[in-house]
Amino acid sequence: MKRDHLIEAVKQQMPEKRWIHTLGVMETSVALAEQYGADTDKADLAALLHDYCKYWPIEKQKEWLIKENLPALLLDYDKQLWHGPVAAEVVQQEFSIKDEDVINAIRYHTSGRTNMSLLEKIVCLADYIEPGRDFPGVDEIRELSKQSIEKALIAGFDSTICFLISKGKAIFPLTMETRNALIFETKNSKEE
Ligand code: DGI
Ligand code: FE
Ligand code: FE
Repeated sequence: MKRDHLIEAVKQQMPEKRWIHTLGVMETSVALAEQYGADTDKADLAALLHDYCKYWPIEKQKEWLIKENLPALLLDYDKQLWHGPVAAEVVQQEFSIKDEDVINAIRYHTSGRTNMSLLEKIVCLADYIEPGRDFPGVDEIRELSKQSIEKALIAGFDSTICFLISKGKAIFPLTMETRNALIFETKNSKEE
């Protein structure tokens, strides 16, 4: 499907403010891809589709989680964690998107995972720092993104985890594993 058609399809799934966020994630993902040497077309595509299912009724998201045998653990945690894994399945079926890296960047954009690809890191970070984002510490993360994508992502996950703790919410284990993995990654590269 052509990019213009995809754009129309995405716009129809969400309110104006989420579309503006999506445009911001696209712009930031492409800039990060240029900066860190990733494929800019894949960054643009993954960012365009990353929140495709964010505004789907929660029962519809749950049906897809079950139908596609997505990790049952997701059902125990915040519903906010569902839209990425669901979108990863939906865009394969609806738009015949086959690129594994693009699919995984969509799938893991909220929690991250261990051993993230550069593209996965880019979309996850762009989601934190796109121009429309405004939360305490976002400018520090933007600054860090100029020197290290991993350090910027760690700061992003730190802010999410602190926020969740302040609200008394459970933290999805993969979110913690991702943060640990990124810390080990930055330590290893320092020792080399
Ligand atoms: O979809 P966006 O708003 O652009 O951003 P996102 O996909 O990163 O989703 C952010 C939401 O997900 C926010 O409400 C916090 C929630 N979240 C992220 N990680 C975790 C989480 N919720 C829980 N319970 N546990 C997590 O590890
Ligand atoms: Fe999201
Ligand atoms: Fe997003």
